Amino acid sequence: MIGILGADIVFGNLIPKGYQPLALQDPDPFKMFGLDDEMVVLNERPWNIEAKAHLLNDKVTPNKAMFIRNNGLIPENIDAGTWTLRIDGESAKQEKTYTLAALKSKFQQYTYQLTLECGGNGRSEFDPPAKGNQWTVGAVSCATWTGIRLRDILEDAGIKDDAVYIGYHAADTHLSRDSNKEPISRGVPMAKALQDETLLAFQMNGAAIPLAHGHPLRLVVGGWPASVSGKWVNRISIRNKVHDGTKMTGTAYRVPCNTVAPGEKVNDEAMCIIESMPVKSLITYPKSGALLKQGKKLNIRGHAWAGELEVARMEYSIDFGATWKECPIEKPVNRLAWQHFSARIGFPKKGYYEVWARATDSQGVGQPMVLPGWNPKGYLNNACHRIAVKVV
Ligand SMILES: Nc1nc2c(c(=O)[nH]1)N[C@H]1C(S)=C(S)[C@@H](COP(=O)(O)O)O[C@H]1N2
Ligand SMILES: [Mo]
Repeated sequence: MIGILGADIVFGNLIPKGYQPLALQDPDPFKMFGLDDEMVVLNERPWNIEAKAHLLNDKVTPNKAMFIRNNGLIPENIDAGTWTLRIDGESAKQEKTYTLAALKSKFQQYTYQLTLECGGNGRSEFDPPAKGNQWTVGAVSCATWTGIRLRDILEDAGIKDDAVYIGYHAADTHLSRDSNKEPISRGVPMAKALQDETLLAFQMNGAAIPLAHGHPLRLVVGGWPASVSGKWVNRISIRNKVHDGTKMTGTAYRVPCNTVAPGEKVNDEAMCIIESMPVKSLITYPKSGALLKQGKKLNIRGHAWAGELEVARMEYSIDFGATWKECPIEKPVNRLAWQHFSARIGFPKKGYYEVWARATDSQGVGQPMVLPGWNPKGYLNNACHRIAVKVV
């Protein structure tokens, strides 16, 4: 106990039997991460916390409503003053190490609003169920990120012609505390790594990135599963093959290349890495269970996003998807930012209704009304979001 507290317990002999000193009690995640008190903790080890739909009503997701997804233990004792990033790999022309200060002063800075959705958002609905955090709808965010373009630093180090992929390495600790194991080390093909909006960020929503979200440096790769947006990044490898780090293989962040029957076993060779996330939307106002006086109209609001693409059309239904009405959808503030929709809805008579929302992307692909294709790990559930409304 003394070891953990780092001090002698002066009246230690007087501690009642079974009493746990305050300093050893579990930390309060709401205080520790500065969260809205309606956020939902799905797992404490590692910390995995999601938002409820109505907490995501802001156009820019505030820190207190941002989901937290960790595969390992959040690094301790981070010192931004001594932080370095190494660029290496078979396809780097040279190995080069940069201090954080050098990254900030040497390269031009950009700010984008970027949608990050966990590949497993919506997992809780799959049947047969998939193991993993049982995310409902709240593992998505769209904050403002400031940093430098990954492209600029990769080009500064030099990219060989045979480069295929980048892979990140980070400072978090494997759950086993084995320093030879990485909790996660993922990456993206060069074309995605070199996009304008792919950032190495040091600010979120105008201030230093909070520790839980990757302080002092993280990758932000909008529109792809958020697992490629490495937090606490200290090394990026330019690879001459598809990055083979932890959670790049097997069923991790991969889905059957062709649809399979629910529950079917799928061989590794028949699994494909998830790239752009599918079109999706979320009704963020009002809360499900809203009451409305008969004769009044209901104003709804929400966001829609479509991975690498834009959302081209937004519709809602009040009759369980039998008929749909189009509603306005705003243009994104920049590529890969979510878009906002709103509608003013009338109801024919008193009773129970559900409002369903459906987005369609710029290639004409819409959200499924119910569950999309089953996959072993329960990724990519982009079924229509719905809220209950009672007209009284
Ligand atoms: N180093 C590191 N980066 C990481 C993770 C992690 O566990 N370790 N989790 C990934 C996953 S699966 C997701 S969904 C996002 C979550 O980002 P957030 O916690 O900032 O919302 O971070 C990604 N980057
Ligand atoms: Mo994730």
